[in-house]
Amino acid sequence: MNIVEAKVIVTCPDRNFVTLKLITDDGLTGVGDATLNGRELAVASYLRDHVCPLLIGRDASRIEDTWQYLHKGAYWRRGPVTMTAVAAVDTALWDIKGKAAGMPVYQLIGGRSRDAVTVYGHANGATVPEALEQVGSLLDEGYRAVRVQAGVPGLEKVYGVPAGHAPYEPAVAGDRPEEATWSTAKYLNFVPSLFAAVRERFGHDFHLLHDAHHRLTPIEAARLGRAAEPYGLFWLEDPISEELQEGFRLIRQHTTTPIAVGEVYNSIWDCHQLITEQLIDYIRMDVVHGGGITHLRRVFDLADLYHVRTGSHGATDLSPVCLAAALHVDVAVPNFGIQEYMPHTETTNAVFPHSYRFADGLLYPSEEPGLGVDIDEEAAAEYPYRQAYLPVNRLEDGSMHDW
Ligand code: GCO
Ligand code: MG
Repeated sequence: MNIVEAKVIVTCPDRNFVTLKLITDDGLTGVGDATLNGRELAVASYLRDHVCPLLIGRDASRIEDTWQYLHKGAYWRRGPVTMTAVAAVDTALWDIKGKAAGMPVYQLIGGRSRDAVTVYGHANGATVPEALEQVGSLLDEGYRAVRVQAGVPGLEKVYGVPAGHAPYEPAVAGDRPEEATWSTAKYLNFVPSLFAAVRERFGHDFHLLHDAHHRLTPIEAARLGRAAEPYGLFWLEDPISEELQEGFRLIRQHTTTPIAVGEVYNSIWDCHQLITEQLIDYIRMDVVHGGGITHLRRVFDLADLYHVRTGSHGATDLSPVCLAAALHVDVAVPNFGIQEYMPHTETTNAVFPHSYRFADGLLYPSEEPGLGVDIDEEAAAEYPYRQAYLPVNRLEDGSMHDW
């Protein structure tokens, strides 16, 4: 079962995606998501120029060895570009192994630990009444968990809140990032009232989540965590920038609001201290940015030892290939917490035919051999790459701040 072809496919069906497709000499194919939002072509080149040539002739069944070969063999280890490229190879190899075995991938990694995957949906309103309306619609659709974000009075653009009623999509096409202005004081004065309004209208019988998107200092995050305690958040996500793991100790000393972190992490070494010191409650690493199924399982196993549960990132910049893979991991690991779910557009779904399905607040992984997702290369070719950047954020005095 040797690899005979490795293709990198860049397409923009409403947004940019990079996909690796591997083909073996016995005609099996496997796909892996390689999308790094706003820096897509760096991963495409890493794969095309440096990794694909090494894959030709390799035994596709040697998943762990290939992971180690690309990780150790690069010498320059870790980092989002490298780990996203390695993830794409790893994911495609698991897809091939599943097809060769005639089994869905979750069967190869331990089998089901649960019937289905609980997901959280997104309620994003320019105002509190708009956010409440969206929480209501998601609950009506059967969601059991909702992340709520709303415009902050006095700030023009805020993370998570789309212009108009479009689904939220932070990467904006163009040759420069959009700029937004941020005030932590305005946000902290406002956001507890959003949680209060949600609980007052809809009660406590569903999980409520919120993303602070890396913008606070530890003591500000501690203040928000405390203020949120009466509203019983399922989690407060990314309260501070993620580089300094010991920075989370301060938050922990002050609040019982659960903390979720990890969408920008790409290796176990980014979060081992957070996990072993029990400074977080949910680890949000995902298949595409976390080194693939092989490495993500290693992270999740470490997390399990320390009572940390999973809560993988699942925004629309992670392609249906990544979501399909995530669901196999989610349904198998013992310490699953929750999965983020933002439905892709119809155009994206048409380029990536898949057989996972959503019903009643739950996602069900594919039962087909492999991952149960593919890329329609002809359809993909109709949507050429468009330059797009994630926004940047400045404080009101013009200083660069975390976005
Ligand atoms: C989330 C994330 C996303 C990221 C996006 C960046 O919680 O879903 O914060 O909204 O900002 O995935 O590409
Ligand atoms: Mg987030």
